[in-house]
Amino acid sequence: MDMATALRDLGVSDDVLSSAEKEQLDRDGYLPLEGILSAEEVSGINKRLAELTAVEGDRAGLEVHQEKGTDRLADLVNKDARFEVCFSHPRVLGAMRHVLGEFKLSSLNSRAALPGEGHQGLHADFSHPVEPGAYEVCNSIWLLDDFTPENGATRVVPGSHRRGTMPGDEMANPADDHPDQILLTGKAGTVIVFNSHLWHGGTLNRTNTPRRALHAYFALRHLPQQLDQQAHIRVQTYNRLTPAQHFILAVTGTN
Ligand SMILES: O=C(O)CCC(=O)C(=O)O
Repeated sequence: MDMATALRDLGVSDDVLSSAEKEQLDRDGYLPLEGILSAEEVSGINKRLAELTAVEGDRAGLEVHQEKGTDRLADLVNKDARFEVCFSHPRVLGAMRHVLGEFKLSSLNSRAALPGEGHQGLHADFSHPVEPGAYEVCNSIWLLDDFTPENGATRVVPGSHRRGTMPGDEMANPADDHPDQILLTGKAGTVIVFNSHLWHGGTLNRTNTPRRALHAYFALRHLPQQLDQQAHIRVQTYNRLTPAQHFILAVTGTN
């Protein structure tokens, strides 16, 4: 198996993204893809996340990261077949190929910003700036609620992936508003692909209900994964997935 074969087997043809979509991703560093999940898929995923959050309790998210004021879960690859779409959808994988070329899943997690919580400093998901075009990591946020100006929609500074600086280089406090920031609002079922070198962050949820999302995070194939998929893959997950999906996860068997 190689990258081209895996992507072909998963239906990633050359036209999964239009030229305008590719240009937006290059220029602004993010691209909303509407209607990727149906309402039924969104509600099935939300139901499963609620079950996992209840079962895992204080340990929820520990495989990768816990964050005060949020419900996080990690290693979703192994926690339900409903999450497979996050590392298999042709449009999302086409966007990853456009940004990264040869890539693999780094981690698949969920994050719900709880009422009155969720604000983050602007950050990039990488330790240092890279030359425009030499991108190493790319994320996708899967909206499981409508993202609104009130409920903690993600903020981004368009074009900042090409800036050659990190937020802390330019801002006294990256938790502050940035004059050029915008909010990524949209309908549940939308996926917003964003270059992880783009300055971004969660915002405060001012509503009474959690703002839920999945993060499917991808990286160049030579980089360590945020969650070592080979170390975590369960036999039943491995057996359910296709060789192309194994390639995207960079798993070669069970342990
Ligand atoms: O969930 C969000 O709105 C963004 C989260 C994020 O950027 C992070 O956790 O690093």
